[in-house]
Amino acid sequence: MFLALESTVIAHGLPYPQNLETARELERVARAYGVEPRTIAVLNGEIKVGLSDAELAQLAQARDVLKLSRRDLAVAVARQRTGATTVSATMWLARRAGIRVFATGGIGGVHRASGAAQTWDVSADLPELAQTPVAVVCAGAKAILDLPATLEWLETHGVPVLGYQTDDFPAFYSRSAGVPVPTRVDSADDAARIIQAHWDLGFTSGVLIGAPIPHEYETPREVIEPHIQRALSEADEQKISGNAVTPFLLKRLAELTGGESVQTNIALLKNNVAVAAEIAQALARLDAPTA
Ligand code: PSU
Ligand code: MN
Repeated sequence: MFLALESTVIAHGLPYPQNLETARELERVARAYGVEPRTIAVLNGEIKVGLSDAELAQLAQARDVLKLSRRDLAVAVARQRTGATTVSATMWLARRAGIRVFATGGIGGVHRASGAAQTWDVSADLPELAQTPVAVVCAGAKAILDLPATLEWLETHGVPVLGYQTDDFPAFYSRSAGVPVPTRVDSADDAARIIQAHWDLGFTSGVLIGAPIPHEYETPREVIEPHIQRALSEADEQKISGNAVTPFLLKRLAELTGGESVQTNIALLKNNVAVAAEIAQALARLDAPTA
């Protein structure tokens, strides 16, 4: 049984060398929970569903790694480029490989309408969730995004959103931003039954599972929010746009928190892999009932 992992978090979400250590650690956690990790990326134009340790190291250190969402995959393949896959591209490639469950850190979403620019920015992760049948475990979405708008988008497009042992949609560094989740699940079996029922009904969309960061690693909202505000206004001032926005904000938050946000990010990634592995096993049990 396989679990998909993304690579944008390695190439663009965490600094070296913590990115490589984390990529390896996530694969270890998956195996410890009884599933085979498949980290997904594009290397020199070749789609890889599963990376060797040398390939992980290459991706963690290379300087010119593209950030690939769905729209960018063909370009990377045709031009034999190396790229890390976001949630959208990873979902697509996982689906192609027959993998049903995928663990990430945070998903992209609807960005806050920022300052004077009033940019309109909706991550390709959302339409991917609306059209690709993969269950995605995340720690919610960062409060750099507009969380209520993100959840509204998912409702409009028919994507079930489950809170894993929580009533609130998790806010990445924080367990809650006060935005309720439509459905709470308290076990991997409960989640798996809902995921299976969704697909048995004939829906072809994904399912989003939000697992809050464990209490002991949480950064309270009031601590992280001023840093988020500052990073957002700097992005505005420096006219950061397009797919550079999320990596810019992550990097600035790491600097503004003196590296604490990186430790938080790693903790929630490990937790998500553990939850996703349990859901993958619960789904497999539904395929092959023993009694
Ligand atoms: N959120 C995080 N860390 C990340 C990402 C999102 O907290 O590393 C990455 C994921 O790969 C996600 C992508 O799919 O950023 C979204 O990018 P954009 O906002 O440009 O759609
Ligand atoms: Mn975007």
